[in-house]
Order: sequence, then C-alpha cells, then structure tokens
Amino acid sequence: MFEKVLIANRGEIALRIHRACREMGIKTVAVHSTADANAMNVRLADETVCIGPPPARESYLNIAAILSAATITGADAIHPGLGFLAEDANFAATVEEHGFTFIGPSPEHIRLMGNKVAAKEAARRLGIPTVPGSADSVPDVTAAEAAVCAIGYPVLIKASAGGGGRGMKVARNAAELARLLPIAQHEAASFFGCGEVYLERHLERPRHVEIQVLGDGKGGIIHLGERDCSLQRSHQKVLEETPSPALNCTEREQLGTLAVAALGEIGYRSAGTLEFLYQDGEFFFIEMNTRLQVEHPISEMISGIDIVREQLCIAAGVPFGYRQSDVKLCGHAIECRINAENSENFRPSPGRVTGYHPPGGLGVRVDSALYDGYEVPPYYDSLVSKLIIHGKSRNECLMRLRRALEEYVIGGIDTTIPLHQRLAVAPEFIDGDYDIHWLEEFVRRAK
Ligand code: MV4
Repeated sequence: MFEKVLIANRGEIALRIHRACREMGIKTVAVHSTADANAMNVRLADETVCIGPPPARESYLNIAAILSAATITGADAIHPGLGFLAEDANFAATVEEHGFTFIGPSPEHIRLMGNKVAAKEAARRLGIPTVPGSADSVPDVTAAEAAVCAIGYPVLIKASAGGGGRGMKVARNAAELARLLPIAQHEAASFFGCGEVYLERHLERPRHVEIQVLGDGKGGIIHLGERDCSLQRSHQKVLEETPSPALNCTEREQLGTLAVAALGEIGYRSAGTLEFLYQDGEFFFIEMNTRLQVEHPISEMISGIDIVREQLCIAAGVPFGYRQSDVKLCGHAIECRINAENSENFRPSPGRVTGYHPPGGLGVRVDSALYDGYEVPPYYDSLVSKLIIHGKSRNECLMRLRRALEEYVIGGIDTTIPLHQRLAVAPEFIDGDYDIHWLEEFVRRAK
C-alpha cells in the first residue's frame, strides 16, 4: 500500500479522499491555492504545499506545480479527485511518467471515453445499447442530413469532446439543422478545443440513470447498482437517489450485467460510471465518466463499500477480496447537493459562514469541508456540502431527509437548503414521478 498520497483537489472531495487515506494509515499531502490556505482539508493534511494563486488554471490545473509538490514531499501516488485534472489523460500519463501512481483509470481509457463518439462506438461494440445517431462526427450539413435519414427528427447536436450538456442543440427539421450545425461546431471548438459534433435522436422526456462500477484492471469488475440523477437544473445535478424509483428488479439486473460484461472485456481499472438515458423501459448509453463522482456516497451507503478505499487498493495492485455475489445493496439513499447559492435565483453567495450546525443521527452523513468561520471563496464551484441520507426504505429515507434538512443550519451565506426543503415535500418527487426536465419546471413554478 502507498505510504503517502497527494490529493490534487480541494473542498469536500479533497477531505473525502483524505479521510479514506487516514483510515488506511496513509499520509496525505494537500495542495492548495492561496485562496484555500485555511481550508479544512489543508488543516487536516499531514503536509501542505501552496501551488499557486486562486485561478484554477494557475493552481489546481497547474500540472508542473502539482508534480513538483509530489516530488518535494516524496508522495507515492496522486489522487485527482473529480473535476480539474481527473479526466485529463495527459495528466494521468505524465503522473506515471514521473514515477508516481495515478489513482484512477489508464490514460488510454480516459482518452477513449473523453471522445464521446469513440466512447459510443466502443459501447456499441461491447453490446451496450446506445442512442440511435450518426456513426461518426458530421463534418457538414450534407453529412448531417444523410445521418438524419436513418435517425429521424428531432435530433440533438452534441460535441464529440463535450459532455455535461454544454453546447447541445435540438434540431426539429432540416432548416434548423442547417442553421444550428455551424453554430454547434463553433461552440464546440471554443468550449472544448475540438469543433467535431455528432448527432443523436433527441429523447424528449428521459430519466438520467447511471451505474457505478469498480474494476481491478485485470478483468475483475463489480457494480454497486444505479443512481437516478434526473433531478438537475442547468446541467447541474441537484439531488440523486439509489435505487432509481423508475426501475424494476429485472431492469436493474440487466443494467448491472451489461455494465460488468462490457467493462470486464476492456479490463477497466478504478471507479467508473456508465451514464444512460432511460425512457419507455429502454436504456440508451450516452457517456462514461472515468472518475470518482460527486454522488458516489449514495452507492457507498447502500453497498457498505468505501469507493475511495477501493480506488486506493486497486491503484496499489491489490486484487478484489470479494465478488459481485458478495455485494448486497440494502435500503435507499439520497444525496442533496448544497450549494452556496441563493435558493431562488441561484446566484452564487460566497462569504463567511457564521454558525454551522450540521445534522446528525442514524442514517445521516454530511460530506463537507465547512466549519464555523470558514470563508467560502468566490473562485470555484459553489458546492459546499452534500447531505447523504440512508434508510431501510425510500419512505424512511424521505422522512429522515426532511428531518435532517430541518436541523441543518449554515449561517452567513445563502444556500440551496430551502430548495431541498421544498423539493422534499413535492408530490411528484415523493412519487418518484420525475424526468430530467421536471426540476426546471418545479423551480420556474415556484417563482
Ligand atoms: C441527450 C438528451 C436527449 N436525447 N441525448 C445532457 C448532458 C449530457 N451528458 C447528455 N445530455 C442529454 N443528452 C439525447 N439523445 C438529453 C440530455 C439532457 C440531460 C441528460 C441528463 C441529465 C440532465 C439533462 C438535462 C438536459 C438534457
């Protein structure tokens, strides 16, 4: 096992990784920008290195500074966390070239899944159903129209190097396609540094269902069930739950078997997530995330498996000590993402936290680096806490969630706790009757 791990991230996820290291007797190195000198994960780390000024480009994305920090502290391995460099194949390769272990998938798998067209093609080859679409990127309107002949309108134009929904465009007829294609190509080039786009049939009211997998890199794969991430606004997830209220046991098993077979075939290593759209009883693969995800704790709560610990063991070459039949998924879990934002207009609300009282009790977990007196910096993602609830049943989980949201006090800044309080009593949410558009409508209706 590693003796010392450098955590190349910040905030709650850096603290989450620190905790797993600590429990395994591994020393931690926190790297931080000048804006994060007083952060909780920095205070708790064994060693700290300031790697640059507040802008992420000069600190958390500064590969040379991170590698220097790993060198001077004598770290064995680097955990990239999520966001920042977590899905940068060149970073993963550079880490390894410098003699450190990258705690994550192989650079080849990161690169493959980073290209959405190649990822879909790989998925199709591995027997995973995908959304009907262009087999390749479409260079011009002629190629796009030819592709639409087989797909049918409406189509969605997506960036090959994209993900997360930025720059997507719906075309409902040939005129819209001709108008939107060059705009989408231009946006793809400016957002992602690659102007290639592809087409997919536009699913009007799907749910977003993803499956958590762990691979040992030697063909061993297990899954930890699915997560329903349909509750989102502006492509930001707001609340996730597992199991999905939309799936039956057969569908759940089908999805798990499919994911395990496919990723075993490619010898996938570390934690990964296959994202699907689910509509009218059918699954369609859209993307794979080759990283730890924000919502990973709900899978931990129902499985009892510490995903970050598994990532560390896998990266150290320790084979799985259990198999799929040993994984028991118990009860129900929900995560509420709490952001430093106004809960009505979603404007960021950085500043000093005055009064911090997190909830507790059975089945309540709070993943957060907040503390009384902490100053939320304005430079980064506004996620400041994750409230994770576990219950024997979905109903117990919901009752407990309402209780925990009532207890949670974060003073001095606006947070999205009030949004979660409204959501937790909304009839459609209680009934599990929602798709990827429902929350946007719910937020609009509340105004
Ligand atoms: C889609 C879609 C409908 N049809 N693809 C958005 C993020 C990216 N990961 C994929 N996304 C979508 N792809 C087809 N063919 C609708 C979305 C989508 C979405 C997906 C998951 C969660 C929230 C979403 C919000 C808007 C659109």
